[in-house]
Amino acid sequence: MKSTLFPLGLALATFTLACHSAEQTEEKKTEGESPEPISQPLVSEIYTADPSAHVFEGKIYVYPSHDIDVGIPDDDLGSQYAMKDYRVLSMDKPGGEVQVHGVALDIADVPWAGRQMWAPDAAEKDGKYYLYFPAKDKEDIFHIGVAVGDKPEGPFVAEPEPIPGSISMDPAVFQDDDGSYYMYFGGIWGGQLQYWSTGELVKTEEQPADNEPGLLPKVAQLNADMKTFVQAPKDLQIWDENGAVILSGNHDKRFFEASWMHKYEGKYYFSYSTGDTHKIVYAVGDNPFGPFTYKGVVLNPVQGWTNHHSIVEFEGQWYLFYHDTQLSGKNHLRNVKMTPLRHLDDGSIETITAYK
Ligand code: FUB
Repeated sequence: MKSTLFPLGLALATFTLACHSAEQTEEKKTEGESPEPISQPLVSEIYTADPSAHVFEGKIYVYPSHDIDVGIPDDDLGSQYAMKDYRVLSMDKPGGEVQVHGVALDIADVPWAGRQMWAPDAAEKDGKYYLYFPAKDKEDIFHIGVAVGDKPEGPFVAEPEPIPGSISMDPAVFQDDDGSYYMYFGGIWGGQLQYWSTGELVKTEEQPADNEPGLLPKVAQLNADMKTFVQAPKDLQIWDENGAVILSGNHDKRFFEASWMHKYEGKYYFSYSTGDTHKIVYAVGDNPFGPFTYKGVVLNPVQGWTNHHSIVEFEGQWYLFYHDTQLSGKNHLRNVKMTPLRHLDDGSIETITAYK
């Protein structure tokens, strides 16, 4: 996670340049207007980010990071994202009143965790709810934990240890039509995926050379207990339009963080953030383990350095959940939003620009 794209404290009205495509910015500059966000924060009483949305019990539940300000300056490893607990949001329907539930899980109640509760996700199975969350352990190594609850909004009780074999961060759990569950995870730079590129833990910030394949997200199927992996996590192959691996130097397309999976008309759509080029992009495949072929951009850069999303269907309409920094102007104090998303007739996703 690199430092600011936008200087901290930048006034909302001046966030234009990096938030928009060059063309749009040029248009707005010519017209002398500030672009307007296409949607408003879902809540303003707390800062929220990295929204993983699901439909449980007929309602929309959003599992976000709970951003706080602890006065740590921005750095390349994301030290400023020093979150300590999770709060769940829910609404009966899009546009409905959004409820901010109480603390769902506190880092003090996770025996193995040291700091930084980053982007979570959740799943339901047989009436139990599972909160999946990354945190650094006491040695400052990211792993992914699971906590179990009886209600979608928690509270959740954490397992005493992280999921065996889990590394890095940003878990996304996908339930396939046959009832099997898969976890996608990982992130480079502050997400520590590079620590594991040899298969063993080697603390390094070095990325593959520009002409070498980029580091890939991981996928593992979940066992029936929802707390362990069926197999050792595998690399999720993402190819470019010509069937070639995406190189580490291709920052417009290579995987950075923020995995998400959804299924549309029998195809698997894996979407992710490109990190330092600030886009959410997607790749399509025929099965949950891949391979996936890069298709295009879901969401252009938003205000703030990070871009992180989820895609969910509610009553026949698809929605993109995302975040920006509209309320604070600060990279580490984000607010979640939602907007409709369209799959076009050819199966592609219509690119969303969050300001107009
Ligand atoms: O919220 C902390 C980190 O910022 C997330 O884990 C990343 O995806 C990025 O949004």
